[in-house]
Amino acid sequence: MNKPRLYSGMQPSADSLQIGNYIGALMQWRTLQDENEAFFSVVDLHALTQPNSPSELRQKTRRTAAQYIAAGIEPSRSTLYVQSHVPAHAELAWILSTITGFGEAGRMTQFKDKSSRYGADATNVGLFTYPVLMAADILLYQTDLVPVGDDQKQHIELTRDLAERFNSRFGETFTMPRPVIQKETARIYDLQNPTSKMSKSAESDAGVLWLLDDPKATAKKIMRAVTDDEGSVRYDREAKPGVSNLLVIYSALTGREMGSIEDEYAGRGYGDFKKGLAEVVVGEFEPVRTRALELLDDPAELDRALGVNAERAAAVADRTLADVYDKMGLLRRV
Ligand code: AQP
Repeated sequence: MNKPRLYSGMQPSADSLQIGNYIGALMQWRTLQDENEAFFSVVDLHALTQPNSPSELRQKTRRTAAQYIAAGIEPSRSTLYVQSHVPAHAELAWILSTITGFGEAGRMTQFKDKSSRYGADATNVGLFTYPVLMAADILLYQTDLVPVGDDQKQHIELTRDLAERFNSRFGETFTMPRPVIQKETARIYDLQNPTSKMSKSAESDAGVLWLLDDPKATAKKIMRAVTDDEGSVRYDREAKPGVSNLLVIYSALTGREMGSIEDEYAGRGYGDFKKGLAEVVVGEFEPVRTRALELLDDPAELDRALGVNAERAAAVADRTLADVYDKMGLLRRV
């Protein structure tokens, strides 16, 4: 029996991934690659919607791919590739843009948020059509499942609408993808501002735990994380967002129930709890960091592995694109 197809990706928007990317995406991907035929992409075309220096973008792309592998995504088992290596992504995005309503794209809340944050001068058309490119990413692979955070729900809805519209206008072509939405507790917040999502592009570095950071820097940031005056290690997202966030990280990395961690630290204060958490985080990150840096020491070998995987991805993507061109009446090249 064929395994379900799964697609996901991350933007190479920083030199290192942060712990939210690790817990919210990479840990899940690692598990999901066992039961699914998985495609994991470094979505560099998406990253172009933000200003980048060319040499930095190249570096960030390699570094992101190295972190996928170091975190346990195996390029011999999952198809791990760079989006721009497979031209069909940009081609299908154009096709899908011709069946997307202007108003429909304008309703995407991520576009509204980002464009109001960046201001009119820094808002480009690519940012507006970002969800159409994302739909192309997913539909090219006849994807069954898309693991995403709940902030991406609206983009998956658009992808499904476009698939349905295309299928009903031109005949059955695309598989209807389903989102696999993470539980709310899988969301990690900024250590200094525990009501905002931790993000690669956070304004301040102090609240972000980077996968490739020096262990001492990681421990220091945890020791300085914002908590509250109560002094008791207890999960309460509303009243104690800082401590709750630390508990979520602890529980996600150890697989332990929140209650058992609360019991262990009952009456011991935040200092002990943070020290314990720092050990957990550093212990988890250290092998990933070491492996990622080893991989980055041999960029030629990393590029070779990405090239092999891109060919595997292109073989699937090109089949879908050829079918789409045919169904729409584009004349075949002989
Ligand atoms: N704080 C988070 N908690 C849980 N999951 C998270 N993800 C991101 N931040 C958290 C998950 O990681 C993947 C990254 O996707 P992306 O790189 O395309 O963009 P993003 O979601 O916008 O991630 P960042 O780190 O916030 O990047 P920037 O700052 O560049 O926008 C997704 O699966 C996401 O759910």
